[in-house]
Amino acid sequence: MTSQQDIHTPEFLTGDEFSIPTFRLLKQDGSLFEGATAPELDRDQALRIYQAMVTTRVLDERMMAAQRQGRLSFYMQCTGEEAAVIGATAALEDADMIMAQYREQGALVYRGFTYDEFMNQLFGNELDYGKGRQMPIHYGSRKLHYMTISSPLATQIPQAAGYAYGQKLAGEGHCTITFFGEGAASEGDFHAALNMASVHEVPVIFFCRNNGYAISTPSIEQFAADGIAPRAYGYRMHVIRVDGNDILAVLAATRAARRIAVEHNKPVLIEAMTYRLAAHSSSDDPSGYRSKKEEEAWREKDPLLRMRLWLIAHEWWSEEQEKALQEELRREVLETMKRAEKRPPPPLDSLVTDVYADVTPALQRQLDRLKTHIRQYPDSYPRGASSLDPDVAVGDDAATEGDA
Ligand SMILES: Cc1ncc(C[n+]2csc(CCOP(=O)(O)OP(=O)(O)O)c2C)c(N)n1
Ligand SMILES: [Mg+2]
Repeated sequence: MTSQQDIHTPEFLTGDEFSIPTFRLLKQDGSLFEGATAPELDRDQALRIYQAMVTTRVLDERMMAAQRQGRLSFYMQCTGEEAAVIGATAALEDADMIMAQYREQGALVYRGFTYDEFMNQLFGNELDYGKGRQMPIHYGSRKLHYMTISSPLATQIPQAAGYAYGQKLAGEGHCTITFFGEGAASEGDFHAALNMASVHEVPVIFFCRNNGYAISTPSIEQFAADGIAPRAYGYRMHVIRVDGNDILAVLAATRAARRIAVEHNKPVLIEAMTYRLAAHSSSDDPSGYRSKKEEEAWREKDPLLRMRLWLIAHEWWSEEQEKALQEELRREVLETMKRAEKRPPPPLDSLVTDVYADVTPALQRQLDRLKTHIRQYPDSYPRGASSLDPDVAVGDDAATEGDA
């Protein structure tokens, strides 16, 4: 479909005629902007949202500290982006599908993923749903409709469009939300996904967390246009830009987006303006590419503080409750971590299962050789390797036989 309008002199358009406003409801002091109406939100859901935000913050602080202590190989924090992720999730039905990037652990917390489940994945122990095959933070939960994270950027975006197409065919009134960073939106997959969703009219919400950085690259060096939102025009898609640190605005915008998606089978793009307050990951040091002053300015816009002030103004929360919750969560996270660390890794044989219906002779041979090698060089394997497989007793005299 193209416009039928003719012109007879060469006039170019640049897109400058579009200006995209930012939807905001809540001021940093916890009061509403003049003319703003809070979305319908009862005490129970408000506290479920807020507690998920605090639970995520505490998890991130403790696990980052655990990484620094050498107990964990890698970690990524959601810090500063909790309102964007949890507000969007709270606007959905719990059976809607979530396809996330990697910084959206808050969505899992909101849906009830426990500290135990997080830790089992982070330590790759025998209870990890992924059987220790992925780096830390690659969570997934079939039960909670949360697709397992995969590292290659933007791959989840076309997958979400396809999954939502399936939901449309199933006709059960569900939609899919896919989260991604503004950096991932530079991938071709982003454009392919938006076009496909728009042409096929599928119930998908494309939720961009514009947090200012793609690792060390500031957004100003990533695109010349006004953020990600204008790209929706190219696909004739509904779009809204929202203050990503404003829990009420994110909730209201995503609820409205869900209605458009589910009731009209139309995709929606949401651009949430926020800031990655922590480092990109445990492998990154932001002091090399941004100032403390910039970080401080954003710390004052902390989404947790903003929601806490709103809750306190409603007399739904108090500083005492805050203190008690923080203490309880810190204790819980440490206890859970100790438990998860002690659990053995998945059985060694699981290295070759789930590839084919039956383990092929070639894979079986590789596994046998590995076991022989472990017997021969027990000191070169991590402690606990002996418990990887009941047949293998590290240090056993009989263990030197074999062909390795
Ligand atoms: C295809 C691909 N290219 C590069 C990377 C390396 N990489 C991992 S995260 C990242 C930055 C992504 O930034 P953004 O999408 O803005 O998300 P944020 O980390 O800010 O949440 C890059 C370049 C990758 N994982 N996959
Ligand atoms: Mg980013």
